[in-house]
Amino acid sequence: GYRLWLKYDPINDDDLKATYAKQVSSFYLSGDSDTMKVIGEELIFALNGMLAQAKQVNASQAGLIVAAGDKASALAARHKLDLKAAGDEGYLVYQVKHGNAEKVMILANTEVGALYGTYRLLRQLQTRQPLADMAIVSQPDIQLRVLNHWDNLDRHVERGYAGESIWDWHKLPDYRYQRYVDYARANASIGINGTVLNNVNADPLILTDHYLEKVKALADMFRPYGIKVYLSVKFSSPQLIGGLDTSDPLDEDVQQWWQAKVDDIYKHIPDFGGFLVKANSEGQPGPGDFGRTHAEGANMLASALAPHGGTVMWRAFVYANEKNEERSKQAYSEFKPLDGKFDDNVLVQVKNGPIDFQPREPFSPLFGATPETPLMMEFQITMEYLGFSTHFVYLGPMYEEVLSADTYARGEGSTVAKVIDGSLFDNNISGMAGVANIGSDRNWTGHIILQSNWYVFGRMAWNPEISAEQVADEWVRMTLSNDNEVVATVTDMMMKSHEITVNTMTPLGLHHIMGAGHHYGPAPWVDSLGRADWNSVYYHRADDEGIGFDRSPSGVNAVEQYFSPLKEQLADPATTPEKYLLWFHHLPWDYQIKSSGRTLWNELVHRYYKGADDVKALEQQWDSLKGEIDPLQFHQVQMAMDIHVKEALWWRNACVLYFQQFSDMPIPDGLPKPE
Ligand code: GCW
Repeated sequence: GYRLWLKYDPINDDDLKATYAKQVSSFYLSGDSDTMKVIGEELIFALNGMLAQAKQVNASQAGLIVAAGDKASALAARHKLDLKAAGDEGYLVYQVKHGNAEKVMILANTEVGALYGTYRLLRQLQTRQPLADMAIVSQPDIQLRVLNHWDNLDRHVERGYAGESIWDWHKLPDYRYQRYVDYARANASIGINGTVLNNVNADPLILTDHYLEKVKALADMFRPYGIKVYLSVKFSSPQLIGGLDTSDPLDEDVQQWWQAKVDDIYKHIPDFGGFLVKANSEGQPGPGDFGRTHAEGANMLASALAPHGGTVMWRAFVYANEKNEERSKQAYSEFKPLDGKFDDNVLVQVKNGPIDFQPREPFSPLFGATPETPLMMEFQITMEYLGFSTHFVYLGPMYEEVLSADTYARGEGSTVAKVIDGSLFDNNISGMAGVANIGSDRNWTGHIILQSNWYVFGRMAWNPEISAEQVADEWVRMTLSNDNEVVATVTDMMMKSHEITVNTMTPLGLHHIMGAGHHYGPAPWVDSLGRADWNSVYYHRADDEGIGFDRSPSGVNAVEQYFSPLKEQLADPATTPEKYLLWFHHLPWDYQIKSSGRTLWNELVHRYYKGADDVKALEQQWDSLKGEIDPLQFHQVQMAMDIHVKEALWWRNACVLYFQQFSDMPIPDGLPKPE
C-alpha cells in the first residue's frame, strides 16, 4: 500500500502499451528548474514503470512536450489554444498536430501548473484512457487546498489511526526521509498545495528557532511540488515563549512580537503559507481571554503576515458551556456578527457540520451567512467518529452531500460549494482544509481503502463539483485494478459505504453517541461527563416519550440560523429529510416514518439491522475479489472487514438494547434478538 495511487505497474495490454509508448515515452521539458526536474523524475519513473521506456529528448524528437511560461504561451498561440484558461495553477493537456507529427502537449502558465498537468496525463495512462484527441483544460476552483495535520511534536497524532506522525522532528532538519518526497508527490498529484504541519491544539515550541529550522527543511523539500507549509500557532505564544506578560492582540508589544516572529519565518521560508488558529475553543487560549473578539485576534496575526503574502486560517469551531446556548448554534452566534470585520487575508475555517465531524450532519448554517467573510471548509479525512481505521468507509459521497447542499443564501442554487469557492459572494480568497488521515503506517492511512479519502479530498478541493463516483472509479483503477469488473465491484462498495456506516452508527439524524473521549464504538449511555454537551444523552434525548433533539422552533430553534425555505422545511418533521429527522426533532416512538410506513422505533431498529447486514454483504463482495487483486492488498482489507462486521453488530446490539429501555417496544417480527 505504500505507493498509494501512484503505482505505475506495467501495462499488460501490449497494443495499448505500444501505442502509449509511441505517443509519450520520449518527452521534452521546457526548462530545468526544480519543479521541471521533479516533472522529469516523475515521468521517468512512471513511464518506465508502465511502459518500460522513458527518455528525455529534445523538442523535435519528443512525443510529449511539457512547457510552462513563455514557451507554453508560444506553443499555445501556434496551436490556437487558450492558455489563459489554465490560470495560475491549471494546465492544458492536448494532443495536437505539430508539423507532421501528433504530439501531446502539457502547457501551463506556471511550472506547478505543468506538474499538475503531468499528473493528469499520467492518470490517463493509469486509467487506460486514450491519449488521442485529448483536449483537457483544468484549473482549480479553490485557491488554498490544504491538509491539516493534527500531529504533535512528540509524533503522537491526535485522532490519528495510522501510526505515529510522519514528521520525525528529532531527526529533522538533517535527515530527510524519502517518505517526505512521496508525501509531496501524492499531494501534488491531486492538487493539494498546502500543509499545516502541526496540531491545532498547538505546542508553542513550534515557533522557536529550534523547530523553525526543521520546518524550513520540510518547506524546502515541498517547494518544487507547489506545496506551501503553514503552522498552527498557540495564541498565547508571546507569553509562553516570548517572555511577554500578555498576549492581548491590541497590545503593541504583542503585535511587535508577532511581527518580528513572522518576519523571521519569512527570512527562512520566503513562501511560508501562514497560520492556522484554534482560539477560545476546548481550552485553547484566544483573544477572548483579553476581552477581544475573534476578528481582533485574527487581524493582529493577519497584519503581521500581510506584507509577506501570508494567510490566517481562523477556526470557527467554538463552543462553551458558559455560553448557555445549544452547542450547534454557537459558531454561528459568535461569527455571524463579525462578518465584514476580518482583514482581507483571513479565512474563517468552518467544520462541515455544526457539531463535530459526525458520520452525518446537516451543513453548518455559517455557510452562506457571511457574505463579507470568506469561509474555508474543514472536512475530516481521519476517521475520528467513523470507525478509526478498521471500517470500510469512502467519504466521497459525504463530501459531495455537503458541497452540493443548497444554503439558499442568494436564492436557489446557492450551494455550499459556491460559498467555499468564493463564487457566490465574489470573495477574493478561497480554501478547503482536510484533517489528514496520514501516519507512518506502511500504507499511510491504516487501511488501504481509506487512502481514497485523502485522494477524494484533493480532487474535490480542486473541483468541488466533481462526482464522488467518478473519483472512486479513477482511484480504484490507479490503486487496485483496471479490470472493469473489479472496478465496478469496489466502486459500488465504496459508494454505498458511507450510508451503511450512518445506518450502523447514527441512523435518522442521531449523532454523538460514540464512546466518550476516544469516540470509538457505541456508547449512547454516556451521561456523566463534566460538560453537558460532551454526553451522549445530551444529543439523543431518548426518554419514554420518544427520541431526538428538538432544534425546531418548539425547542432550541437552531433552524432559525438557516435561510428560507430551508428553515421552514427543517422546522417541520413532515418536511425534514429523514436523514436529519432526529437531528432536528424529538419524536414519539410511534411516529410514522413517511418513506416506510414504519413506526419510528421499528424504523430505528430496522436501520441498525440493515447497517449490520449491509456490512456483512460488503464483506462478501470483497471476498468475491479474491484472486482478482494483489493478494496482500486483498488480505489487508479482508482482515479489517472482519473487524468491521463484528463492530457493526456491536453497534446494532448496543444501540437497539439501550434505546429499547425507553421505547419499551419489541424487536419487530422476523429480526433476530440482539444479544
Ligand atoms: O473533533 C474534536 C476532536 C478533538 C479536536 C477538536 C478540534 C484537535 O475530538 O480532538 O482537537 O475537535 O477540531 O479542534
